[in-house]
Amino acid sequence: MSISKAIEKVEARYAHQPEFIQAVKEVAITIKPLYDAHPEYDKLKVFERLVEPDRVFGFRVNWEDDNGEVQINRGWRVQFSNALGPYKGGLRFHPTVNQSVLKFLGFEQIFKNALTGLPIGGGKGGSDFDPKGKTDSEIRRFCYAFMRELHHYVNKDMDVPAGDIGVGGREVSYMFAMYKNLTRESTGVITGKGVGFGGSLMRTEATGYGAVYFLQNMLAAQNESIEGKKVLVSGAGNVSLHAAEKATLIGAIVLTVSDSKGTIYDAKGLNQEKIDWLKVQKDQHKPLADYVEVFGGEWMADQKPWSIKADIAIPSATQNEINEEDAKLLVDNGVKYIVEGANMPLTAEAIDYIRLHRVHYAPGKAANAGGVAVSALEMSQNSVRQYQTFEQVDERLQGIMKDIHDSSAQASEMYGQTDQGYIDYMSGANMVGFKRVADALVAFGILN
Ligand code: NDP
Ligand code: 2IT
Repeated sequence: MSISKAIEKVEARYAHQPEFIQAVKEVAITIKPLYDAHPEYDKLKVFERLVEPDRVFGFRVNWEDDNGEVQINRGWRVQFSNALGPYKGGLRFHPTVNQSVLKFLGFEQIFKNALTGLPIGGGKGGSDFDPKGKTDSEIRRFCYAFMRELHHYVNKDMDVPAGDIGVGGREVSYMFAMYKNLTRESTGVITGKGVGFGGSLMRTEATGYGAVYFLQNMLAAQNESIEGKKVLVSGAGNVSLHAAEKATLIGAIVLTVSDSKGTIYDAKGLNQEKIDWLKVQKDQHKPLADYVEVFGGEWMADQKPWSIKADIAIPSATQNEINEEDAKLLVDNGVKYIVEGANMPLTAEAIDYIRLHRVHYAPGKAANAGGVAVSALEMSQNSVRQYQTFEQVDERLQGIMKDIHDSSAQASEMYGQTDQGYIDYMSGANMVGFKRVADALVAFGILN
């Protein structure tokens, strides 16, 4: 069976890339019923092909800090699969970035992007540059230097990056400016641009809002509503604050947000004023802990949010932020729904534990696909050189999240994974995403 051979090969060849192995194994285990039903996948070694990126570019980035000292970072772009469209996926700037992290993100991105139903392939990139403590001019010089290298590998019809951890509107603008400067082209080569120079309305909100739309569909499938439900959100970045915002707007009580320093626990729940304050605080790189002086609540230094009683958790910070111990805490504290705003926030052991305890679980590929979906809408707006309104994009986003929910639930049912109303979204989403890519590869023969 070529799936197990593929895992063995990946484990031997990439023993030093644990995050990548983790992401590959999750997909491998869950697509088995689909793979068994399609002998052509095995014959053409579709899975073995998909675990090896089309190509990985690595480069050095020299830049000058405010003291005139030369700094040197590493940068990469992983072009994983363009079976369904141009390589598409974000750029992450964080000191933990390495090839293992970017390959896990790029691998997941292939299937996430396929789930959106839009014509986009999968890719990811970034740098081990640490934006923390850097001045605006240092960020600008780094972004320019990074794009001076990256521009060789990206193009609006071939590979279209966007943001991720450490890369938001400011960084995208600097990189876009350098791309325009070098190529003299004004195209949609990167998404998440400022509204007014090619960016789509709602891209900023899309990932967090989309995750909450997915959650609404999950709740509806269990005849429940979000009204009055207590929610734990981790992270205090783009995804977290917009997930918290949408959840609050539709009647949930969001008790926490967090960052690498600790957790804010506000038993009264967030409101728009508090969320707006948090957005400004994070934009200005000021401490989250200041919150308690302004709004009250508790600052839990060096702690994650998972020890608090709640109904729903939306982990939205980073990979493997919920381990088995955390998963036990969540189950003990009554959490019945986990929706992944981040990419791979649960370890494999945590996933096993929460599934065993029948916690309804939406994997990141499905739940956080709203961001890349609106990126794809930004690409199409750029191609026709027109803008859509906030309401138009929001309506598309809601439709896309519902489609991802429904198709994943249907696949779970069809392949015998739904158990007395407990929908296996992880298997369903992996099978739907994988099938779309695999069918394209079969149609192409042995190219791609
Ligand atoms: P941001 O940079 O805006 O925010 C990241 C947040 O997570 C910050 O609060 C940060 O805290 C916290 N965080 C990051 N790393 C760690 C860590 N190692 N330990 C504890 N806290 C950490 O990133 P995004 O909101 O864009 O991304 C968050 C997650 O969502 C990532 O997994 C990303 O891949 C995923 N995602 C993002 C999408 C997007 O459109 N932006 C789309 C789909 C998924 P601190 O400031 O202290 O570092
Ligand atoms: O993980 C992700 O889906 C993203 N960081 C967004 C990718 C994109 O191209 O918008």
